[in-house]
Formats: sequence, C-alpha cells, structure tokens
Amino acid sequence: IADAKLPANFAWGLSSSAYQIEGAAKDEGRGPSIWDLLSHRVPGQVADDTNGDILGQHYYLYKQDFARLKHFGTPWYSPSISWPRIFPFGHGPVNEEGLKHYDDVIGELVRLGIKPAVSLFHWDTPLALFNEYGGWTNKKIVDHYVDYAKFIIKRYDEHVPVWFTINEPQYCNWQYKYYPAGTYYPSYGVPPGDQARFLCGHHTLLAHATVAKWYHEEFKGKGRITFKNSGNYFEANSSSSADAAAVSRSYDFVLGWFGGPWTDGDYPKSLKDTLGDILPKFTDNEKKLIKGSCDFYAIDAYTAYYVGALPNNGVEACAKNSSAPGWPECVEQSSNSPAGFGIGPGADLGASWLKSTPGGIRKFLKAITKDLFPKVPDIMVTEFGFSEPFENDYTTIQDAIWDLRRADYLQGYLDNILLSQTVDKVNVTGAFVWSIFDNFEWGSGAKVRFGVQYLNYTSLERTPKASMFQVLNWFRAHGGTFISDSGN
Ligand code: GCO
Repeated sequence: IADAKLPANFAWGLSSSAYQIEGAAKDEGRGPSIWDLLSHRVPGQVADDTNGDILGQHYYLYKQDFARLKHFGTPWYSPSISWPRIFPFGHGPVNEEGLKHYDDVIGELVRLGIKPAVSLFHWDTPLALFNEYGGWTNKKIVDHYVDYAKFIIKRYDEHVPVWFTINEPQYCNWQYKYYPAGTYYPSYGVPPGDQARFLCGHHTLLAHATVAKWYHEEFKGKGRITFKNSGNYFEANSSSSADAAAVSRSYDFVLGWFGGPWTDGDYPKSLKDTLGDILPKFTDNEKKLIKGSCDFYAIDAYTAYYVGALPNNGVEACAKNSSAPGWPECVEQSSNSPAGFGIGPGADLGASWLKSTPGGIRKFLKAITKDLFPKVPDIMVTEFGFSEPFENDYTTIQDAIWDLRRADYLQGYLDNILLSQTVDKVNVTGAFVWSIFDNFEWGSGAKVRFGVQYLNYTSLERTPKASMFQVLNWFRAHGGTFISDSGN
C-alpha cells in the first residue's frame, strides 16, 4: 500500500451541508426548514438543545473557509444548497438574497479552482411544505422539488461537475435513537408509522429520477448526477445460512430500497413480500423513469454492524464489540417486526473494528459493486468521518486539535479505499471527508464533533486538527491531485 497511487482524476476533498454549517438561519430572506422547527420547538429532538441558527456562520465566513481549503490544496468541496434560502415557502417567490449568496459561494470556489460537488437537498425541507401538505410524505413535493432543482441546475451547471439530488433518502426511515420514541423521523420530518416512511422514500426516488432524466435528456447537462446513500457494511454474526439471509435482508432494506429501483426499476422482492400494501407501487412509466437514473453510486459510509437472524425474518444488527469510539454504546437494533427494517444508525464498530479487520469500508465497497449492484460503473465515498463523545469536554485547544484517533481512523479508511481500488479492482472515483469543521450534528446538536477543523462555538475560530494534516499527507503520499496555492 505504501507506494500505491490513486488515478489522477480521483475526486477528493471535504464535505458539509447547509443547515449544519451556514448559521444565519433567519438572515437575508431564508425561510424556515423542518429543522428550525425540530431544533426550536420539539423538546428532546436535539440532545443539547442547540440549533443551527449561528454555530459556524459559514454563510458570512465562506471566503475565509475557502481560502483555507485553497491553502490546504484540496481540489474538491462538497456542500449543499439550502432549498428554503432559494424558495422560502418551498415554491413560489424566489429569495434574491439567497440566490446572490450562492452566486458568490459558487463563484468563489470557481475563482479558487476548487470543484464543487453540490447536494441539492440535505434534509432542510422548507417548513412551509411540511405545513402545507406534510412534506415528503405527500407526492406534491415531487413537483416542488423538481422546480427547485431545475432552477439551481440551470443557474450553476457550468461550474458544477457533480450533482447529488438527495442526501440519504434512507433517513426517511431512520431516526437517531436519542429521539423520543414515536416522534418524527426527523431528517425528513416524517411522522411515525410504517406507511409514512415508505411514502417518503417513494417520493424521494420520483423527485430524484425526474430531475436526472430532465438533466440528461432535455437540459443536456455536462456533469454527472446521482443521490447519496447512507448505509453500513453488514457482517454475518456466524456462518449460518440464517445469518447470511439476515445480511442480505439488511442490505435490501437499507440499500436495495433505493438501489433496486435505479438499477432494476423496482423495489427488491423482499420488501414487496414483507411490506405488502405499506410499500407504494410504481407505475410502469415510473419504473422506466427511475431505472438507470444514477450515473454512479454514492455512499456515505461511517460504520459496520454484525448481523444475526431473529425469528420471523427479523434482523438483529448490532456491534458486539462496540468498544470503539464514535456513537454511544450499541443499543440492540433488533427489529422483530417482519420487515426487519428497524435497522438504523446506532452502534458504531468504529475505528478499531474498521481498521483491524482490515476495514469495513473495503468489504463494503466490494459488497456494493460486486454483489449488490454489479452494473454500477463507479462509486464515490461521499461522506466518511469520525467523532468521539468526549470531544466537547476539552478545555484547551491543544487537546481538541490533537485528534489522533480520528487521524488514525481516516488514514485507515483511506488505506482501505486504496486497497479496494488497487487490489479488489473496485472503481472508486472519489472520497469526501465529513466534515470541513465541527458543526450541528442533528439530534446530537453541537455535542458531537465531526470536523477535521475545530470550531470554537464562541469565537467562531476554525483550527485545523491533526486529522486534517493526516488527510493531506495521505493524499500527497498516494498521488492525490492538489490545487496550487498560487494567487489565482
Ligand atoms: C449523515 C449526514 C450528515 C451527518 C454525518 C455525521 O450521513 O448522517 O449526511 O449530515 O452529519 O453523517 O453523522
């Protein structure tokens, strides 16, 4: 591995999302999103009662943030654009100030020679659409999303080589376990109940596919377009056929739910057999629309689970040895419901397991591209990162930026991505580290820090951590492209 090299066009850099880093939540015409409601009005939805109102204030500090990226030499940056900044009511009047802001943001990246891989939607659903008709559980959102996406793509496509339509539709079904049971599936504002989460997933697929088809067939866009999946590597608890079946069921309910429609034009058989009428049906036209609607596979991969079979097709996914840092101790994610779709982000096998095995990510990339979706032309790891519950307790900046376990974790991840490419011959074409700096971690609020730069929440100062330099050193050692720090 020491002297293995990446292909010259390997896309690498840092990633983020609008609500998590921008702040300025009430400024310059932005309309409220579901996350303004959840963080301000739903007790317990955010563990430390923080919100995205201020935090990193990237909205006002993006020039210095990008100047730092330029200095690091990272060739790509993967942000998201905030729908409610463009259409404060979700549809209807455009907010010119929000539009000008993203003109400036995209313009600054272009000026510095940093390529943007832009997400059109990263969970900040305009609250108006939620109030008007229930947001993603209502098919009306497809047209409103498509209007928004086309508007943005028309404006910026010449500068944006890679578009992500939707971030992690899997979160239609997942709720971070620290949310009070029975509340919303917060990331998409989906109310409790089996039907709602699968309506949400159905509409994200229709929204994505409508934009993707338009992008290639009408707009004739020059870039590539897909959606970002969230998923984790599943390892069978034992060599029993029951556990092997539990693994394949887990992949069906997490990745097949969305990967099936775009590779085969329909949901996996296990979902249809198990969910029956809970699972919406595609018309023949919709199947044609969705099939082939992604240009490559994008996976946000953070962890891995051991998986065992439970009675009546249930699945128990849990980290047996979650001694590793990262998310809190494993809560038995056993879902005895026949669907086995209770799998959600929970236990984290974390650095030690991912690195020691060697690395869930290498096995995961192989599982996705060789077993699950062999027709996929290439794959990007569009988010990967690491956090430790105690990082908010540091009292000195020196302690906070000496994040050796994150550095070790990211090194191990990158080593395994390179092994996947050079040894397993998986066509990995990109890797974006989550995240540019510590930010609002949804249900964990400001308590959980994923940044490779430390954010002082009071002074707003950003300080690169050891892990940032580890990532830069790794790409220097393995042929990563760097943009020159010349004055241009
Ligand atoms: C996700 C989201 C990010 C998270 C990150 C850390 O994958 O959950 O895309 O917004 O902040 O993954 O949990």
